[in-house]
Amino acid sequence: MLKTTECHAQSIMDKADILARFSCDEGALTRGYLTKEHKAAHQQLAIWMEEAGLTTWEDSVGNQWGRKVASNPDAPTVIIGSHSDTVTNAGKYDGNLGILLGIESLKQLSHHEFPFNIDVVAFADEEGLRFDTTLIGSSAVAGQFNAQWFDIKDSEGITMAQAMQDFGLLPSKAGLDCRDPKETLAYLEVHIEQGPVLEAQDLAVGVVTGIAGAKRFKLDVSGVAGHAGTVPLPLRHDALCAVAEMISTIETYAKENDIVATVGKCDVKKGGAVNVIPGDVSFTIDIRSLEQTKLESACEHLLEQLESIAEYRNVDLGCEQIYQADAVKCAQSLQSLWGNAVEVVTQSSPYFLPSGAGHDALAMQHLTNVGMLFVRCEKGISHNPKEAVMTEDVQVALQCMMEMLLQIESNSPQ
Ligand code: HGY
Ligand code: MN
Ligand code: MN
Repeated sequence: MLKTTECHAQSIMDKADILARFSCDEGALTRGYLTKEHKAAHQQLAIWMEEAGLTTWEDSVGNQWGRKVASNPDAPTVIIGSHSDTVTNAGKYDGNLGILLGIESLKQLSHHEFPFNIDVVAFADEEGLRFDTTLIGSSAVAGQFNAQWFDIKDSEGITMAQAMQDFGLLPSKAGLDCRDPKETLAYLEVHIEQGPVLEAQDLAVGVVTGIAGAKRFKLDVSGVAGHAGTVPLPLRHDALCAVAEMISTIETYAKENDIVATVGKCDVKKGGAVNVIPGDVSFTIDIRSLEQTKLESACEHLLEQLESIAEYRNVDLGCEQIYQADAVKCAQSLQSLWGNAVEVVTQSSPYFLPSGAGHDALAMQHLTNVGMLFVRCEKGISHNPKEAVMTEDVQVALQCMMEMLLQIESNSPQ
């Protein structure tokens, strides 16, 4: 087994600190797709990829690639990846840890000749912070780029197509360089767990069994704006009170049906005013389940309940599905190889767990087998600047990634 030392893990932690500086928010980490922060972060990643001996390039949608070329360059490819974009006021390990760990593992294996190419990719958009859809980078790689995304506008009214041009990309080429399933052996992703399970089990790493499916909706509720002092309650069509009832209905439904549902954004149109009955309110819902059938029926029942609330409150309800990703099972073969790698590195049996969070593997499943490894994170906190991992856990995960590549090699046809 190839040994890594804590200094290799420490160099990943140091790089995560440097990467976190590329942010549009002073004193917080926020990095959206096709922004100058995206460009600067990927330029930095390209430098680290080249220092690791990788051949680098940017693809048609702004993902950053590094390749450890096989002795036979026409050999198939194992892809290691995760995302470099963030949510608002993010932690510095969500996504970025997996990219840096991939680069470091290839740096440590630079003298080892594999019978396959190994790519590390920084997907430029997984969170969907800037444009209301997500997994853009990995969808493009997996041949799932959706040309309808070009017209989505960001909060300043800039379309994705325009943002691509401003970034130096040609929208007409977007997704044309997607990968061929026949030339792709597997997709591997190391990611922080973003939950409390590994910490509760006192484990550094865990093998991911599957990823919850998700659907996201944008809803618009239109009532009648009015004077806060003169309109009696029974005569009101208060859009915000309707939304308040809808939100508590969503929460109750999720509790009673063992799914997760979140209203992450809620805006009174034009900001509202203290003495005006809100006439127009928009909000979002993110609904997830590890079981696809449960997710589908939850969406159907919930939207029916929201419709009836709108009806008896005499407001209009508009609903648009803005995202959906089917639940995915991680390939059994890769789960077992990750399990072997964990056993070799930790000398203890591997722990298997599902992912409630979405990941680029949701998109990459359309291209190839996917396998993920989770790293313990403090109190399971994520999407929060308090996100934290321990260097010794990163070292275990780094060792597991290197071992995993050797496992794939010894299990691939010679
Ligand atoms: O929303 C998610 O699950 C992921 O962090 N994008
Ligand atoms: Mn995230
Ligand atoms: Mn993530």
